[in-house]
Amino acid sequence: MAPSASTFSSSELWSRAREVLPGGVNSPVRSFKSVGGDPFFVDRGEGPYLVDADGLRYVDYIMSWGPLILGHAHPLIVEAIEGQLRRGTSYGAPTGAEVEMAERLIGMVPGIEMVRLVNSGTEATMSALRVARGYTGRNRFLKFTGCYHGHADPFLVAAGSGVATLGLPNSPGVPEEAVRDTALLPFNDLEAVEDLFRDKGDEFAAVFLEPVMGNAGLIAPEPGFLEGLRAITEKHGALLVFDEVMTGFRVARGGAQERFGVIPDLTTLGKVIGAGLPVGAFGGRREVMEVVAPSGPVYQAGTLSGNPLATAAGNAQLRWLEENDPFPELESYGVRLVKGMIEALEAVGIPASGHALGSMWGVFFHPGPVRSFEDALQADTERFGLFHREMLQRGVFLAPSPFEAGFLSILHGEEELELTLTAAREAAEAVAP
Ligand code: KE4
Repeated sequence: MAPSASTFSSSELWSRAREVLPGGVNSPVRSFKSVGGDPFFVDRGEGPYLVDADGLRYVDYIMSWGPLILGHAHPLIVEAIEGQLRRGTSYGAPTGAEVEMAERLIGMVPGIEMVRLVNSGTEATMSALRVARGYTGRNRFLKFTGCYHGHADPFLVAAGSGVATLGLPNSPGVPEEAVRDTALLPFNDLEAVEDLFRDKGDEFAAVFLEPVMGNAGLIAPEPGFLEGLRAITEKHGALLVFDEVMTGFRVARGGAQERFGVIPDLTTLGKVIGAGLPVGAFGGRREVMEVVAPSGPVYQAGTLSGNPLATAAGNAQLRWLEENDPFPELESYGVRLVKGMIEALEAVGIPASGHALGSMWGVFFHPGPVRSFEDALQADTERFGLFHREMLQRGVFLAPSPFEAGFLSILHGEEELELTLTAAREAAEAVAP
């Protein structure tokens, strides 16, 4: 167990942070803005737990938003990073570890025949979009409301007029022309995609989606949806792009494409493949990926891409996943967790629904079914915020937003489940209508 490194309390750090960081954080969701209250500051992670600057311990269901499927500070990861550290932190020249990671991703993800490593999910998705546009010679692409693909301009789009025809920026600083070619439709609405592509299909470079939505709560594809998108994109010469930054190595070892048996032309990855260090990747069919510089004309680059520390950590975690299949056990924990949470909520008259897929899970304060972001928006988000705070006070750290998914690690066990469901019953009582 690492000693405490904190000399300041969370509240001291929080008041200092707000002076020097926009909103006090380096990523908005960490600010607790959508659930209320002040964020705690982390001192250290221990397996399935976080310990904050005041020494308080929480069962962690965020796991750094996905990367830590082996839990915090797993010895395999620590040893891999330590082993590389004294050999240097970055070279700007090729290393064997990058080749090993690429071969591993190709071996584990059905749709990847060639891959490029980058430093984040955002870099992976913005690069994949450029490749799709460069390969097809088309500019328009379709995304789905509630799917988050990082913060590159083309993806920061709200529903424009006519929804599917005109994207409008949903952030200042994103010029209209940056999102003019972004079409937007509700997730799981295959008929709407068919209607759009019927006479506009040959204008589209890609259909881009999270095959399982994890940024609107957890929303699964309905039977036939992914298969339908595969057929439509094939028919119209558009690329099918699965953003598996979150679902990769999370809903199954080979991601959603393995679980649902639909193979995209391009896949983006992140999170788990870096084991908490900055690694993203985009890959797919060889003939598509060969347009990427320097083998082809589509430019993409990065000083720290394939960084030796990050690939050391990522290879250690991927090697473990190659040799072990934790997903059945992870999913059974998730199923029990979701069932217990829903029972606790419904026992006090709070309608709830949700499910678990592999090592991801989600509960909506909504009677269900939730099949799109539009449905998710009907959830009782205010009561969720109160529940989040009650759970935090009982040592359980849920995602500080109703529109996020939960994540598990192999180290979440009976003790953590019992603690979580006891807290859920008490928290539900505390926020009951
Ligand atoms: P990053 O640039 O944050 O590494 O990845 C962007 C991204 C791309 N695609 C999907 C499907 C993603 O879920 C993400 C990032 N996920 C969020 C969690 N909702 C990261 C958390 C944060 O923004 O702090």
